[in-house]
Amino acid sequence: MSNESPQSRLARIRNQLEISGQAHLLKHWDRLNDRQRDELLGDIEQINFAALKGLVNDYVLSGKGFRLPTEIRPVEVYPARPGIDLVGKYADALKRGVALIKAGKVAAFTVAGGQGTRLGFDGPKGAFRISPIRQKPLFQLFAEGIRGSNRRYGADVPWYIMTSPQNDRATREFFAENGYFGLRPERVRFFTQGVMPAFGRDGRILLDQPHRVAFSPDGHGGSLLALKRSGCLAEMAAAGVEVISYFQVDNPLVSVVDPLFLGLHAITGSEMSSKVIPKVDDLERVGNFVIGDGRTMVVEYSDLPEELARARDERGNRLYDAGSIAIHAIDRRFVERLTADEATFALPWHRAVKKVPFVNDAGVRVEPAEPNAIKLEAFIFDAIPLAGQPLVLQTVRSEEFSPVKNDRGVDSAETARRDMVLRAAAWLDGAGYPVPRRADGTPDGLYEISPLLALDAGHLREVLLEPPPMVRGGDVYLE
Ligand code: UD2
Repeated sequence: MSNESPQSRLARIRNQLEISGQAHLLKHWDRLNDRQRDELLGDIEQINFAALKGLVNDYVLSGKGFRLPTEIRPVEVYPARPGIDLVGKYADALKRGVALIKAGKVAAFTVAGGQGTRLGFDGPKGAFRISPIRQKPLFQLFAEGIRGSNRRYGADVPWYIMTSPQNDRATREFFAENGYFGLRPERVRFFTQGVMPAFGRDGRILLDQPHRVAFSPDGHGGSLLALKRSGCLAEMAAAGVEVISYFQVDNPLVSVVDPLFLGLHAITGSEMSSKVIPKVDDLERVGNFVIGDGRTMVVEYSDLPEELARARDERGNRLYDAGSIAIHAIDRRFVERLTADEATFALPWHRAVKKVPFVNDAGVRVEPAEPNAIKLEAFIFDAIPLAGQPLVLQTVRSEEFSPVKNDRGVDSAETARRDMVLRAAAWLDGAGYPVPRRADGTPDGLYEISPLLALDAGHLREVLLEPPPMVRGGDVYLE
């Protein structure tokens, strides 16, 4: 379209809008200056008109959205600790995982495009300072995890970070200001995810300003297409990357490249694997792994009917207990296969009714008091039913999961810091250096272990050759 005249561009877009019932987007055209007109047309051109009608009918007007499978049963998981039958397999997997990492066949991948509204932090969530003593931001902990893995496995793991149009610049600046946390800048690759317009309940796309469409990030499920469109997928292929180690920006305990998990993924021929933990309670706000109509899938907490969430087996154990911690191993070739035809690939959309400020037909910006808009997001775990041999590995919560979501209470900075201290103390105990504890058993003092020193308890045991200075109530930072 590059040699299209401004008039024919406008005519083409106007026509498209009329056909799809969105002509109101040009309502304020006459009031706009040239720059604003150009911005508005640019926004409109980002909308996938081919899919729009179906989308509005299915997800906005009818609100049909998620459909629970007819037949649903618990998923089989690989245990966190192998029984006698699996010891050999886990040993092979570990070896294979280390070999993959060493050979440059694994890329770390962080989805960091979310808006982090619940945390109330103004900035990219990865910039949020979380570690208990040094106050390291989340991004620094992941960077140190990569550097620690590089050192331990003799590797040079590349790191892909998905941002959103809203936080891309701030994220890149944050890395530049902090010297990429010791990584070589060329090993850190940022790319931006796609967006979706917000809809009014009548199916009309909302304007955020007279010349701007109200867009928001299209969900972490958008990462698959974004990997392709950004050229990252092709770069991975050229560099020989085979497995993508996917994790969210909000979990300071994540193991950024876990050889056992990646190795199990590889030796079982899985195209997409996931880590789960037993839930703390029936209604914990994590996705639930199930077999639905014969396929491994995740049913988001908000979609699982309460009687299923509370169901028990004959021994009284929770039937649906495999909670998703949003850590996946994804084959690069699987992503290539799914996104081969960019125009037709789409994961199902999930709808959320939210408060979205908008400009009305009279040109007045309205701050709604009640939820007024439908936002659509795709979820990465909806790719699992499309994957061959999806593997699910159980892991230990205290070792790998303590997300920072809220500004207080559950899943907050406070609980994540507490869990970082508890894990560090447990590793020290395990290495033969018991930490001083209070009467209630909690560590007396703060403990923080950099991933640059040790990546897990066994690793700490190997590398910590003399007792760290520990006094009651004192802080111990180890690097
Ligand atoms: C997610 C999972 C939930 C559970 C939990 C574990 C979903 C829908 N739910 O819950 O099942 O596993 O995590 O912590 O995934 N993001 C983007 N772009 C977007 C939206 C999100 O990059 O457009 C990133 C975001 O930056 C974060 C991650 O995805 O790293 C999770 O997003 P969330 O906070 O919306 O997910 P949450 O807490 O509802």
